[in-house]
Amino acid sequence: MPRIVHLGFGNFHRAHQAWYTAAANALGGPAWTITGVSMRRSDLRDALASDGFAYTLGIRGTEGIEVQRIAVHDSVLVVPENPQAVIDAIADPETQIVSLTVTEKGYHLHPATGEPDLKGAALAADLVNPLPSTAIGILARGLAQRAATNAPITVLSCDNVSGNGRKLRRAVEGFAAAAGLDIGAYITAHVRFPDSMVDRITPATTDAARAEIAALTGRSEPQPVLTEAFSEWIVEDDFAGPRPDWGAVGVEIVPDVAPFEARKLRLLNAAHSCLAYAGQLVGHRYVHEAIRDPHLRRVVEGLWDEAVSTLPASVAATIPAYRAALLDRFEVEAMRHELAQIAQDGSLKLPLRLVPVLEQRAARNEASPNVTQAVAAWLAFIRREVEAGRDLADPASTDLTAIVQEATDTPALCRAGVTFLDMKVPGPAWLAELVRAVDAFSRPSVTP
Ligand code: CS2
Repeated sequence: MPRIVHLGFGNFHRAHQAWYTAAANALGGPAWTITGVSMRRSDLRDALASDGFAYTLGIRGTEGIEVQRIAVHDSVLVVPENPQAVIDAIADPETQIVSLTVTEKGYHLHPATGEPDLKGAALAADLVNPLPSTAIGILARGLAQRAATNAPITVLSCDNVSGNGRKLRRAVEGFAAAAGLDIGAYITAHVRFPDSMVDRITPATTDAARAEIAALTGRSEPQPVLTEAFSEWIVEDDFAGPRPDWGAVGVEIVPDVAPFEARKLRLLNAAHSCLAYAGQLVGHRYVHEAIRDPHLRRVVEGLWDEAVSTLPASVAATIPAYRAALLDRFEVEAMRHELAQIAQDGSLKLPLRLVPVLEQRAARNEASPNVTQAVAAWLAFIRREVEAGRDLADPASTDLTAIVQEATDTPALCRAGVTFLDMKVPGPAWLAELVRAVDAFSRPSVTP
């Protein structure tokens, strides 16, 4: 049976790649299975094991929730329990595709250069450990074991990272070279790393979602998933071997994903990050509340105007409908999408979602007041969290906490933030604008 090994067995994967694969299987033809891999925790595996890893997917449309049973996983491996089992699964000749949803931080890339951070603690540890804990280490060692057979394989990144396939390839190759794994020739000849753009808003499962889905299925389940009706998956046509018939179930297989990636990161994800920080600062908890706040909505619309001016001409005609659909998607109250969930890992998200727009426009001498507001909201948010003694949910929390603690005033905070993000933006006037926006966001209950 053809097999996919998926690193990052979580809600998004269960609502997206697993849903498409189950739909493709339902058309007949070879039935693909997915071996899920949890990178850290065993709880999801434990909760699903007695049901053979099947679960209910609730799809929230305008008419309510439609439930579907997804039964496509053959097993779930947990990396810390048995990393070698994951390496063996990648090397298994039945495996044709390794896909990933490990979030931005799972790539261990330097935010500004996009190169793998081999000196960082996680990759440095995996370089000397034949039983790795990171996705990069596991992929490199899995491919090294597979190289003995020369069997082709596709490594398919499904994370919100621009150029995700190319960056992942560089990370795996860089890691392998530093670890002394001789797989360069095998990768060149037999491994493909297509880019892909994924989109489906999928919040963490809440008790309310659990109860709503149980009322529809008549059985209570520990780990159903609730997602939105909208779904998109655009994949570069660059596979080393077979794939499920994804093209027949709505996946777009295209020569170049970059324009779609930029559109999604700079419109959907940028707005999400803006709402996450600015929204929480003024007391909102959910996306639907923040987007209905007239002031924040104006900032988001302005941010979109600025972002659109940096997008490739090939997607220009799609923008009005895309923006309108985003507003509708954000407004769905029943999704109860928590701003705090989106606010995590900002140090890695801003450089992909906001900074490129600022930099491209700055290079053309164009101001970006709304994107500036979004960056300011992030700075004001991290300052508020640190001053309240709360931990930042960010892999750079130590550095960010130090930045906040060492900054004697807002200008110092802004200078340190700009240096941290390595932003190439024009000088003093822009910095003064950023300072004003951070100060405005920092006044309780006042929106700038
Ligand atoms: C969100 C994304 O948490 C976040 O950072 O912006 O998870 C977003 O919901 C998805 O990319 C939608 O496809």
